Amino acid sequence: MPDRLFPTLASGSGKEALRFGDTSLTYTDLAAVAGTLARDLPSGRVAVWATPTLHTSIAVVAALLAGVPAIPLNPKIGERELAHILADSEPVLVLAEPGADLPTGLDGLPRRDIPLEGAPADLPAEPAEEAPALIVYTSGTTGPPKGVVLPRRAISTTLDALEDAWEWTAEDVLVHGLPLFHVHGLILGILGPLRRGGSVRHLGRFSTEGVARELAAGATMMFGVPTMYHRIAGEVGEDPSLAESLSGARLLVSGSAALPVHDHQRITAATGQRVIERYGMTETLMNTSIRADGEHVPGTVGVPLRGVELRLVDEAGKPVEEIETVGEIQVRGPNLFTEYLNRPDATEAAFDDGWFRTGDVATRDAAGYVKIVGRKATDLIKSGGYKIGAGEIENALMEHPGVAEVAVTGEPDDDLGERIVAWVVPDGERPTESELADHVSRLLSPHKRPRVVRYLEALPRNDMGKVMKRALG
Ligand code: MCA
Ligand code: AMP
Repeated sequence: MPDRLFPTLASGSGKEALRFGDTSLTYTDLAAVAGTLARDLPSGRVAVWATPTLHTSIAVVAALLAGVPAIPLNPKIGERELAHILADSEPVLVLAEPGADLPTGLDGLPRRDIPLEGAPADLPAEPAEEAPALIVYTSGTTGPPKGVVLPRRAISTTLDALEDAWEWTAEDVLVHGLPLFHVHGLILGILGPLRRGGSVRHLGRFSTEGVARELAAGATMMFGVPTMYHRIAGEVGEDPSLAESLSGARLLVSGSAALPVHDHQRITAATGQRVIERYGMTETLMNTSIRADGEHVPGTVGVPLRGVELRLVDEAGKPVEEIETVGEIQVRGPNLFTEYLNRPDATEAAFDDGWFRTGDVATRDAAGYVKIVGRKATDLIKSGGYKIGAGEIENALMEHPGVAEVAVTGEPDDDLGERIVAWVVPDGERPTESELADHVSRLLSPHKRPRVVRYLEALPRNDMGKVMKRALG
């Protein structure tokens, strides 16, 4: 029988596993409720209405126990994006917390309420390591998001490599306020503590006060995206209680985008703590990290995790051996995804002779520390830690009657890392900035909305008629 993803669930324990606000579950409670739901799940994929709640965590654990692939859905998802994900992944039902107001796009699917209590019973046997566990949708440069099929093997491998790198144990209590429909918040932030037999306290919604409160009350680790650390860095110098609670943490980890050195410095100056950066991707889960016992080199994402092979490749496709020389990061290892759902073409294009092309451009120093210096695609934007494709937003904006032409770019933003800018040639009367933001929020997702709209009479184009995005700005 394959190893269990969550050994402590099977063995039972009265220790707190999950806490969201005032509600919490012990391992024994979680085994009972998730086991009950698991026994009741049909075969076939299930969609999970992934609010930041205990319900979502229970639903995902139940699906994993049952061996049924789960598709976490952003609860703020727009109608176009939702329709695409449903058509592509064909779930047989949607799991949602009782009373949740689901969009009409889900009307065609049977709905099952996620319970908070269940009857204790033996947990079902778990499926093979290669069985698909989760399908997480991620944006590319063009077209709608692709479903990344993650096998159980990738999840267990990445979480165990982080145990090694971060000395992560059952004694750790994690605090975070990340969304539960992406790898960071869900796999690292919920499944991570459960695999270790530790605990997680989710804030429901990120706030510096919530982080300070939980760290002061026994939490040992925090996970966040750079926007969250930037907000902490902005307050910690003037807030002694925030500084004190952060000082007491065992480990502060940042990922999903680069944490600016200035934010590292402000946090270190106020707390004595060095924030650990790790580098991952939906398709690869985690690739590198600064190690808890290793040298902290700010501005780098550390060294490859156990089991991960990493190489840099130059423009000609040749591996870069020299230090401090740029190349695309390519990775290989048991942390990788299986495929893009229904997209054999995209899956094939993503690999170079068995190595996954990340699209991230980096250098390495003599000690092997990886420093990310850029990205191959200019049409990918990282805003608040979310990856967003410019083409997807352009397509949505072109559907607005007031838009004749549009180009979308990312520009530096202190808080979000990058902000989405829409360059719009109006068709007739000029649509307002908030009209266009609402339009994108409604079709796609609020985090994909333009934060700034700039109006032009024409887009700069080259002789071939292609928009010259570098000439914008
Ligand atoms: C605003 N809102 C709107 C509109 N404008 N809703 C509808 N229409 C509009 N026009 C709502 C939003 O839904 C939201 O609601 C609230 O107003 C504020 O939204 P927003 O401005 O987006 O929030 P923010 O302040 O910019 O958020 C910052 C954030 C967020 C909290 C840091 O960006 C975030 O949670 N980022 C995490 C991303 C992440 O997990 N990435 C991991 C993927 P409400 O307030 O109710 O929410 S990367 C990954 O997984 C890889 C593997 C890795 O390496 O980690
Ligand atoms: P996603 O596709 O949403 O999983 O985002 C993955 C991308 O986030 C990577 O390809 C990187 O560009 C970026 N990323 C993740 N972690 C880091 C980090 N610590 N520093 C810089 N970029 C990062």
